[in-house]
Amino acid sequence: MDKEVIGPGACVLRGFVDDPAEMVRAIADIAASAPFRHLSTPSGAPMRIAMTNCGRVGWVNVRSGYGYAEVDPLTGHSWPSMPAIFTRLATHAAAEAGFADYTPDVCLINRYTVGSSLHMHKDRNGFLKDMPVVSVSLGLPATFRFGGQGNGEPPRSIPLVNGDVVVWGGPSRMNYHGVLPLEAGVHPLTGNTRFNLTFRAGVVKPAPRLGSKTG
Ligand code: MD3
Ligand code: FE
Repeated sequence: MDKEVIGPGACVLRGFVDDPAEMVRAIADIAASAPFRHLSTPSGAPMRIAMTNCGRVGWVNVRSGYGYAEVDPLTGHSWPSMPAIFTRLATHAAAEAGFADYTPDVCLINRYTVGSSLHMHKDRNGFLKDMPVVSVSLGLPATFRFGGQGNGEPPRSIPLVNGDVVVWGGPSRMNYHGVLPLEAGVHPLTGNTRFNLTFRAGVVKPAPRLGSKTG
């Protein structure tokens, strides 16, 4: 297995997904019941990334702010359950990176099209800090930016392509990170699109009830 260590507790597993097409089909199934939606930034502008979720809770933004909710505010239903192939992949990748007994609770699915980017940020949320985040790249390539714990450290660029998996554990879990604007392209599996799956485990507090309205 090709394993590149990129920081304390963090590594890239190149080409770890053995059937990316199966993963993309599972995303389409999820999106059929929990559609992709564009969240808005704190300024109110819509993000160019569209997202949806599967698993126990989902990342949403409603008038009261951002958080995890058990009910999809768009449909009023709970999120689609985590497909077995997702759980298996995340558990297997975490084990490969040295984290045993990892069972993801939630999978955030981000959909990037040309120009979609994710500004540098730190994840602050209700998940256990000792549980790694597992991320899976599908479709078009992207450049991931991996910074340090403070805002001062210059971020490193990490190219990610279809089938790559990154496990972010240990102290790296609290590092700044982002994604550069997606470049135009066509991928045989996803066309003009990149999907990123982000698995998280260990819901600390009950998911917030954020009401029923988006935006
Ligand atoms: C690195 N998602 O969901 S991959 C996020 O491509 C997020 O959709 C990105 O940043 C995406 O918060 C990046 C996942 C990821 C998640 C948490 C991290 C990478 C991380 C925490 C520390 C370092
Ligand atoms: Fe993040």
